[in-house]
Amino acid sequence: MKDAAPQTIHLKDYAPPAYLVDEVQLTFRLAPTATRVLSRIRFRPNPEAPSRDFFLHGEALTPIRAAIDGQEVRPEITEAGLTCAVPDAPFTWEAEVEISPRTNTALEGLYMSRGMYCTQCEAEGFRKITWYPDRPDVMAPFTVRIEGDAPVLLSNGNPVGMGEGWAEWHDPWPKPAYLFALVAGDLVARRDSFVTRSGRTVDLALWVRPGDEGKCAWGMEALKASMRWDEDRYGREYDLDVFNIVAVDDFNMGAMENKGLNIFNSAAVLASPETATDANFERIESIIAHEYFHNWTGNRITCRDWFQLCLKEGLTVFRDQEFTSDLRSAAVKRIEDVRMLRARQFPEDQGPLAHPVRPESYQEINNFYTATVYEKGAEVIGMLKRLVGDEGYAKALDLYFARHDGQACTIEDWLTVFEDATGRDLSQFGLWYSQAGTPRVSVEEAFENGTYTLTFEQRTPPTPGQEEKKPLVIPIAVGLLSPNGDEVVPTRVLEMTQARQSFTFEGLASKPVPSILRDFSAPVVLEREVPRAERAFLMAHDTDPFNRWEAARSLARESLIATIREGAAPDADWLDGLAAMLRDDTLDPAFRAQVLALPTQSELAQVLADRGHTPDPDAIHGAVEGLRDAMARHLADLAPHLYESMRVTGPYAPDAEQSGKRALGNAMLALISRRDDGALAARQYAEADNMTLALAALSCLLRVGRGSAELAAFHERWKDDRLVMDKWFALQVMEAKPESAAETAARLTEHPAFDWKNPNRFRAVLGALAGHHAGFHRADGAGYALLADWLIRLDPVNPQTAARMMTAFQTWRRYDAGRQAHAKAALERIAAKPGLSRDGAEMVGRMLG
Ligand code: 0A1
Ligand code: ZN
Repeated sequence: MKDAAPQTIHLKDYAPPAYLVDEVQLTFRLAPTATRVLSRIRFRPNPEAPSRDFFLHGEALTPIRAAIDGQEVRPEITEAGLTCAVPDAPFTWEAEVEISPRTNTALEGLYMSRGMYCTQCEAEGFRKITWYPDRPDVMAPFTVRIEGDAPVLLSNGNPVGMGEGWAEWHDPWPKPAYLFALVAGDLVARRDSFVTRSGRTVDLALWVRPGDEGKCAWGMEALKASMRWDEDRYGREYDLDVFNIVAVDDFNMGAMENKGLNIFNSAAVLASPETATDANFERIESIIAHEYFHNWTGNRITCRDWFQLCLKEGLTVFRDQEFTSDLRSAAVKRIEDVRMLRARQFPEDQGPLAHPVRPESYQEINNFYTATVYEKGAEVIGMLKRLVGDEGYAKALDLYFARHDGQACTIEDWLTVFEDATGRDLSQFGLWYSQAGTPRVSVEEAFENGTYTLTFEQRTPPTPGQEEKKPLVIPIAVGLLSPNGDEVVPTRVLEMTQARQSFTFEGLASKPVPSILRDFSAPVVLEREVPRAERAFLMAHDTDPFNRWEAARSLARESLIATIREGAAPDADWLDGLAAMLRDDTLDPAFRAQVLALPTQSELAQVLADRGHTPDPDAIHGAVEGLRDAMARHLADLAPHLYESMRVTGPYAPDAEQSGKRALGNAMLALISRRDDGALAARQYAEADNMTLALAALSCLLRVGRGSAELAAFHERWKDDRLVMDKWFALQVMEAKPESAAETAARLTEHPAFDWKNPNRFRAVLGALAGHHAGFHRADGAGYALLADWLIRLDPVNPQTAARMMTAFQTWRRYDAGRQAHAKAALERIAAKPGLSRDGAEMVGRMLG
């Protein structure tokens, strides 16, 4: 377990490493509780370092021996690592340590997952494997020998030899230790190959447990599509002879981009039509792409230190978003990404955990793998691209790869590349990396003598440790429509750089209707009181699909707020507009399904809080249910026809077209179920030959208080499939009534299959509770108390996953005094836990302020 004494690391304290590494040789003698790790490392003094202090990280290692240039040494060992007197010249360090993978429940370093050895070294897991300068600016080629009785022994790079009980790997590309990986186990491979554009053949393999072979086809297709896309769109070719992916059941995150040996949470790679939903397939496709794209943005060019995490993550998320847009629908993808940003990043940026895209300090780096670093980091790159244009972006990226290949870089390096490639001054733009918080942009309009003026004002509220905010560069994409619906001014990107700024459009015949922040051109909150009629007009006519969706969404939001605040009836204009859009066969079904999705309950709570009202989770829940009932009534004639017309014939494919149809069909089923007591859902469940249809039907049944027979049958059929059972657990919590969600979750934690040390299973039950807005924020505090109990239990076993789930409490100050008292008590109970991990202590500390 980690030392809980808080020690804060600051970006401003960065100093180059005292010693660099020219070569690493590792030998692993695998044994579950006594693995021996032998290291031979060639060090050389770094001429650019300010000091000659030799320090190697190392945690929870049992020392066996150490030597320098063949002479035994006795280093001084602490909980964090070792120091030793070394020559002021190149030397060879040799060490042997013992570690215990089987008892490593934190899933960081070398650990075991159901009999299989695997590693997770990002961010600082390598120091639990052997002594090393475990920092990303130390890059070296690795040679690895694995000895063990498992039939499959894998590491990074290319295979150089193997025999009975051993294998040797060599990775020629210098890399930081966080990209090291090792896997050993009884695995089977789905194999394929890829010919790069220069004609080299790469052997591809996806390694899984025997029995999972039938769930590999999609991941392999996604990998090949990613490899081709990175060549076509970014000119990036793969650089090893092999590319291996391994599926692991116990994994803290989604996946990891280790050089040549990506390790995946099995939920993020395994799929078959019977066991995975369309959404799972799309997510797998994008995670495979994400990890593959890291080969250039992350591995070949890495981060100088962990403060620069967004350099690889923001860019790689942006690239995987582009990939999905190219393969599927760009409009639908943009809507999905913005929904996710608003659901996950906005609450972070507006609460006690707010931090800049490039943080300036941390106690535990694992706590900074956040939506801000990843998703807002990607938005920042999207804005940069909008500002410099497609050509400028392509030129800058070419320069980035040419100039920095093989280096460990900073955000300054990144921005300098853009300045050099495009001649722009990006000093003000750089504030997006250092200033936390979601900017609010308000708008005024004026029309006189054919000139239309838009005046914007920006303001970023204070965030922890940052009271004063400066004006940012905000690209605001605007188009103008004439009152008859024609586009009179096509999309233009206005560059806002001041606190208040006006832009004019001349030569207009009449006052136009503005469509502002098209394609969500910046991660801001637009504060503009728009008349209902204008929103309805944009919902019907906007030529920008994102803003068309946004207009519909904002009407639904305002209707819900009016119900919550004044008990108003649902907005009839919105319902009419919705029916019109649903009837419009020229619109992509996936897009129509997005229009039907209501704002989340947490989002509504935030809107109410922003407007100075205390959100009542029960009232919000009631309003959403009421609106769904109204939709079901209003669309009662249309829904059955649309449901029928969305039927897919022919073999299942998780592509954009089929999944769009199933999404819209399932949305109709949800409305129909409110009026037929689940009869159609029961039929769909009985006839379903894929998980997308089955799960949606089961969810409709549970929602109308039926489905217990189906739930039991589902369990019977899938009890041996862990990934499907995660769905079985999660669905019951998600579909529980607010007053029984906590009890449902508590009951499920008693189930014999509730393996709480498995992060996926823990998240299936307790993550689902945290995501059930009215159930988690229950007035009597039962939701908070249950989650706190489990986080306290998980923290010593797996601090990283526990700390990540503590973010469920980040919005606690939004609610009424009673709820706040319960949430605060829960957080204080966690904080008071003796021996609380550094991860957990930092999180609760920040949330309690
Ligand atoms: N770099 C991986 C995700 C990842 C991050 C941190 C981890 O442990 C602290 C593990 C994985 C990615 O972006 O996919
Ligand atoms: Zn990543």
